[in-house]
Amino acid sequence: MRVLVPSACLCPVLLCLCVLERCCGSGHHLITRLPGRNHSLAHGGGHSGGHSGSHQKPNQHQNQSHGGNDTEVHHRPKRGWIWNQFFVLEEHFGPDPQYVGKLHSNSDKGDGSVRYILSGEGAGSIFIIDESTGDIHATKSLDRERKAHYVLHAQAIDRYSNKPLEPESEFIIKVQDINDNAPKFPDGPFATSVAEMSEVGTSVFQVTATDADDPTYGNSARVVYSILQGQPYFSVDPMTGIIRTALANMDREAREHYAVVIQAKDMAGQVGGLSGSTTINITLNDVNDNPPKFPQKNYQLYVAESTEVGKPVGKIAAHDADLGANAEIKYSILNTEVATVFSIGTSRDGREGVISLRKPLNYEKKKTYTLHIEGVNTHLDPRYSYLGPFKDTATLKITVGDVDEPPVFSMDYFIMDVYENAPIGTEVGVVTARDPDSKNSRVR
Ligand SMILES: [Ca+2]
Ligand SMILES: [Ca+2]
Ligand SMILES: [Ca+2]
Ligand SMILES: [Ca+2]
Repeated sequence: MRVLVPSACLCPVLLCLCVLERCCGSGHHLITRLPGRNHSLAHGGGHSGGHSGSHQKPNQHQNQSHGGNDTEVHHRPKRGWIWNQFFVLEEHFGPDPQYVGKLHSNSDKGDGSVRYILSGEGAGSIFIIDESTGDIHATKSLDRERKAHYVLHAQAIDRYSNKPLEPESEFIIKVQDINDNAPKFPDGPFATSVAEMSEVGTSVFQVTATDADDPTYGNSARVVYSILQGQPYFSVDPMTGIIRTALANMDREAREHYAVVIQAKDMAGQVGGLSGSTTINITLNDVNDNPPKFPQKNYQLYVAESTEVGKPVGKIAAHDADLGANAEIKYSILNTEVATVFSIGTSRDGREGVISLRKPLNYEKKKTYTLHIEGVNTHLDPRYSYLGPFKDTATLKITVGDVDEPPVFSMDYFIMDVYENAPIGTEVGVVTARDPDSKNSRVR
């Protein structure tokens, strides 16, 4: 009994599949043609029920031996069944059933007395056999990704006596992969982050595509990554899928969010491969790369002489483009003589300087104070010190308001901005107050 595979088939792999013939009885001879496909068929030997794997070695191409010359033949039992493995191409949609192979018994003289019987997985439904010729066809399109191989049993019996002519044999029909599955990113889209100003080549994220095709054969599942969107900021390693920064000095304050699109293409990235893509939303994390800056150099503040000691009289704020701790500022008054009259602390959010009175004011004694205020970032990052200094100064001119009978101001304090080089007499703001003593009398 032998199992023959198609001599002509669409699939080049099948063209060179093995035809293994073994004669029983006296004068054994073995003709073995092993597949050009470069793998051993040794794993099929287990199905032969006692056949040694020796005749599966690839170096036995076209080995023809006669009689006692072929020692390995003598190892084998005289039973005529042989193992084999058929291949059938998946997703075959031809007009005719796909030819799989042929069973043949050496007892078959071609007179129609031998009946071939197929049983096992898919026998009679997917795989049909011509009882007289032993030809096996696949009647349905198969999907390797659903089921990669079928285990079947072959029998050859005498049509008239129903007696077996060969021992029953098990064989396998393997479904041959085609590239019919595109790579996928089952878990995407993704969200991740990387520090702004990171060095070029900093690893950000790794994507991994899956491909349902056969990873052990051909390039159907060999995936190569490329970047479709996100250049020149990011790059992807074609083999590992690791996404890295590709541009120096990426600045969160200029742009915070990037949508990077990565493509995975099978067939090792070659033309004709199938592809899938995913999006990685990358956020730049803040670092302290922006010094605090007062929007103006000069400020003015009006404080009534009646203001209580310890009370806040005004606020001043330097601008810092960073976030959170990177924008926290400690304020101080640089000129020490004024620092005995006023103090400056930092607001709860760490951003504003709150000016308070330390000593009572007296309009008759001193009508103005000039405060040199410095704002310094509290959390410095030495990597970005070259972008500094991380501090700034501004001048605050405080005008003391004369109070005879203390009117009540509508607010505790007023802060007014005045531009540098503003001409003297420029109105810097309007202070509203009402006099509690006289009805609607104007406050001067
Ligand atoms: Ca594929
Ligand atoms: Ca496939
Ligand atoms: Ca900062
Ligand atoms: Ca920043």
